[in-house]
Amino acid sequence: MALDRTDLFDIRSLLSEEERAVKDSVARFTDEKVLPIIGACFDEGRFPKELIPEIAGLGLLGATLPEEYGGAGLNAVSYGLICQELERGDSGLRSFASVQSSLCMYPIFAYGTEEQKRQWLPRMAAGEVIGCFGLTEPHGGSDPANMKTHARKDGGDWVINGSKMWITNGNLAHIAIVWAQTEDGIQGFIVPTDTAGFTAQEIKHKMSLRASVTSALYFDNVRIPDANRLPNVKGLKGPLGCLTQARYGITWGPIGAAIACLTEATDYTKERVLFGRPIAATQAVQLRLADMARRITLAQLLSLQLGRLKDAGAMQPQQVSLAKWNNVRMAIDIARDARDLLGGAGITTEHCPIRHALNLESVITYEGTETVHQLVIGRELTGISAF
Ligand code: TGC
Ligand code: FAD
Repeated sequence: MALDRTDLFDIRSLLSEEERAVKDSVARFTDEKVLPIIGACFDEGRFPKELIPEIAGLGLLGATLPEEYGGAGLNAVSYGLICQELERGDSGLRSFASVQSSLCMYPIFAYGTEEQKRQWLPRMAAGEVIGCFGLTEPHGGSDPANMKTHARKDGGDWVINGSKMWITNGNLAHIAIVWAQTEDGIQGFIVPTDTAGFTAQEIKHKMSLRASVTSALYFDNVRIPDANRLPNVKGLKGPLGCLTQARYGITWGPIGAAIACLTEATDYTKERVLFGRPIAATQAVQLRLADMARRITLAQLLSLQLGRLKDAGAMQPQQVSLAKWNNVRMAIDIARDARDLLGGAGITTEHCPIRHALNLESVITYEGTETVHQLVIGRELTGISAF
């Protein structure tokens, strides 16, 4: 019996009925709504925000949160499958969902008051309120402990000054989750983006994640009430705890991008006749396709086990680092190789590999660069921090 070439080890058989249903519904959305438009969106440098109501309607925003806050109460493996199927379409759509779910809804859920949760989460799940997450600053994102943005207490208010850089959804967002230094260490604040002194400026000329909004944020005496502070966490572990959630999803997303590239490279090389035979009939091409399938299969197993650990409450941040490093590296290598297998045709956005390869240049950098994750593993093995 022929194997499913996108699932050589029958990972599907390891999924529950609910997990399969989630995967299939997001896959349908990607096939019907994303793939027909995404090449043009990338060309135009446009995030397809017309898809937000449907993404929300499918329950993909805050999917793991309890239903009382508008979530779908799904498990971590289902969230991973959502990321995988969205990123099979484009990393920009997965980014949108990651930021909304893991970087904005999660901190309100995990660190916020009951009032904050009720005020924001249901409308965020419905896609009516969009969030962005401001941690990175212009002087160096890998070292967020060296944060300059600060919040000063002034009576019952906080006054925020500083800037953030490379912020996904920045110009789309109604609220920003902003991390700032205070006298008590780093704290998180919910900043409505219509507050006086807040400015978002879209970053243009990107060659990567072109179907995603990326912005710089500026805070000039932005005054917000203490009720907008996330009271239940202090210190770097606040934002790092959010990153662990998002990075977990990012271990799954690039599997989708890699599957899209392998599928297109396989189809193309079976059609492309050179020297009297399809290039897929040559050993060199088959070796390359086989290697892609091998690496995708390993990544699928890695993310599934990570998800099972997360659902059991046993996942460790170091495991997330290893999987983010492995799976993004796997996908970017495959996207570049698939691009080459398409020859000249591979350089246009008529075909997906170059779009995925360019997008993955961001994915390998954000949420901790590849080097940062390698150093996390190095520290785990040696007990020596080499940052
Ligand atoms: P260290 O000072 O040792 O630890 C500080 C505190 O944090 C705790 N912690 C974690 N907690 C949860 N999850 C993690 N992954 C954690 N890592 C550390 C730690 O236990 C400690 O707690 P406590 O109670 O003792 O205070 O920090 P470190 O040495 O571990 O961190 C160094 C380093 C380099 C790993 C960290 O700074 C880092 O990860 N840098 C990279 C920054 C980064 O990833 N930025 C991403 C910005 S957001 C983004 O890119 C969004 S893109 C979204 C999209 O479009 O999809
Ligand atoms: P740097 O930290 O300046 O790193 C530069 C180089 O130095 C890298 O190669 C890095 O690996 C290397 N390096 C760093 N430290 C060491 C070391 N100790 N040893 C050896 N090498 C080292 N941030 C947010 O807060 N919110 C967002 O929504 C968000 N979205 C993003 C969207 C996009 C499209 C992009 C590109 C970035 C986004 N980011 C976001 C920022 C992202 O997290 C940072 O770009 C990333 O953390 C790296 O920071 P940096 O760009 O300042 O690079």
